[in-house]
Amino acid sequence: MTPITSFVGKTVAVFGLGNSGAATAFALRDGGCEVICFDDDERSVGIASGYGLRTANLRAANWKDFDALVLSPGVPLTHPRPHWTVERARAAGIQIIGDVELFCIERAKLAPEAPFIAITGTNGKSTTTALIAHLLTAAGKSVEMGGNIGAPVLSLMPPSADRVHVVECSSFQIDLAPSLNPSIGIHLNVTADHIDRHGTIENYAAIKERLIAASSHAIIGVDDDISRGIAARRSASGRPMQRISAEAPVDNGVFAGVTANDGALDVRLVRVAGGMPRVVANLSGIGSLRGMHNAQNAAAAFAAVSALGVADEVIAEGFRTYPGLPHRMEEVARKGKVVFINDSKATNADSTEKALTSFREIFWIAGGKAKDGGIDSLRRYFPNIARAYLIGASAESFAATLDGHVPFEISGTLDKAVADAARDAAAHGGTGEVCVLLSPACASYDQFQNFEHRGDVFRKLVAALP
Ligand code: UMA
Ligand code: ADP
Repeated sequence: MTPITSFVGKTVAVFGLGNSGAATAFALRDGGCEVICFDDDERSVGIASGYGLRTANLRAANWKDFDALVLSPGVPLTHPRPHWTVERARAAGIQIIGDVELFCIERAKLAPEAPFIAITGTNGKSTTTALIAHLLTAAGKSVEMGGNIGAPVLSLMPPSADRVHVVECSSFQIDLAPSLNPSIGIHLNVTADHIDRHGTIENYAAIKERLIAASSHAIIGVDDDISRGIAARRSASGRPMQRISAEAPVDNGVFAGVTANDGALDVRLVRVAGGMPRVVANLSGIGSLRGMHNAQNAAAAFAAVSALGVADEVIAEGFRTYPGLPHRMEEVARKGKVVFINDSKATNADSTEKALTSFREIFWIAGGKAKDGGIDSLRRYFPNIARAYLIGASAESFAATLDGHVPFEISGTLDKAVADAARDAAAHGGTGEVCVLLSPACASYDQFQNFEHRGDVFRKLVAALP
C-alpha cells in the first residue's frame, strides 16, 4: 500500500467504495488523514464500516468540513450529469480528485524521480501494461503494476527510485488526476468509446492527451487521425517523444514491419533513431502477441522499456516468454491441428475484428447481448470463417447478417457451440491449423455474469472435450 501523507490532519470524503475507493480510504487513513466514506449502495457502506472505515451519510454532511472529495472512477464527474457528490463538492469549493492524483501527489513528495510509466488509449491498455511489466521483470527490475488493469494504484508499494510503477490509466482516472506527470507516458490510439461519460469524442481524446502532454518522455501511436494530431502537438512542443506504428515507418520511434513468408506474415519491430532504422525484435510465432494490434502494443512496450535502459536483446527475448492476458486471444488448448482461442474480452465488433484477421479457417462462436451495428462491420472478414456457431440473445440478428455468406448454426448455448465447433474443426479437411474461436462481439450479460465468467466457462468446456 502507498500511505498518503500529504493530507495529515485534514478531512477527506471518499465516495464510491469499490476496489479503488476502499484502497484509497485505507491509504489516506494510514497516512494520517481523517477519512469519511460513502456510497450510493448501502451494502458497500456496510462492508466498509465492517472493515473499520468511518462511514457517514454524505448527503447530510457539511461539505465545508472537507479538504477534498476523492471520487471513484466509475462515478460520473461531468456526463451524463455530474454526480450529486460532485455538485456538493463544487458548491463547497473543494477539490475533486481520484486515486491516481493522490499517487502523483505522494510521488512528488516522496520520490519525484521514481520511474512511473502510465499507459492510456482506447484499446490495448491492459495488454501493453502487462507486457511492459513482464519485460521489466524479465530484465531484473522491481516492478509494481496496477491502475485500471485491476490492482488499485494505492494498493501498490510506494513510489521509489529503485522500483518502476507501470500504471494503466482510463479516461475516467485521467479526468480526476490534474497533476498526472509520468516519467514515460504512452498513448496507444483513440476510437469512439465512453462517450456517455465524456460527451464528445473530442472531449474524450483531450482528456487522454493530458497523460502524454505532462509526461517527461512521450510514446504515441500514430495509426489514427486523432492520435496523429496528438503526436503533432507534442512534437511542436519540442519535448522528448517517440512515435510508434503498426502500419507505416516512423521517423523517430518504433514501427512494425511486415513481410510475407511462405503464406504467413513475419512481423518485426524496427527502431528508428537519428534517421537510422534497425530491426530489434521478431514477433513471428509468438502466440501471445498475434495480430497487428498486438504489434502496436509491442512497439509501445519496446519503446518504453528501452527508454529505461534495458538492452534490445533482453526485450526481444522477453516478448517470447510473455504469457498474455486471460480472455484476449488466449490460446487455451491445442488438440491436433485445432487450436482453441478464448477472446471473451471481445465485447464489440471492433475487438472481434482483431481476432478474425489473426486466424484462417475459423470455427467462430459468437453472440450474446449485441452492440449497435451488430456484426455488419465484419463482413470483409467472413472469408476467414469456415462456420459460425451463434449463442445468446443476438443469435437471430447475427444469423440474418451471415445468411448466404457464411455457413452457420444457432447453437443457443456455449456448451453446444463448443461441442459442435470442436467436432467440425477436427473433421475439417487439410493438415493446416484450424481454430475454434470464442470472440463474441457482444456483451455477456444475457447468459453470463461478465466476460471473465464467459471465458472461464469456455476454458472448462474445452478442457472437458474428449
Ligand atoms: N458508485 C456509486 N454511485 C455511482 C457509481 C458508482 O455509489 O454513481 C459506487 C458503486 O456502488 C461501487 C463503487 O462506486 O461501490 C464502484 O466504483 P467504480 O465503478 O469506480 O469501480 P472500482 O471497483 O473502484 O474499479 C475501478 C475501475 N472501474 C471503473 O472505472 C468503472 C476499474 O476498472 C479499476 O480496475 C479499479 O478501479 C482499480 O483501479 C474497470 C473498468 O471497467 C476494469 N474500467 C473501465 C474500462 O476499462 O473500460 C474504465
Ligand atoms: P484495454 O485494456 O484497452 O481494454 P486490452 O489489452 O484488454 O485493452 O485488449 C482488449 C481487446 O482490444 C483485445 O481483445 C483486442 O481485441 C483489442 N486490442 C488490443 N490491443 C489493441 C490495439 N493496440 N489496437 C486496437 N485493438 C486492440
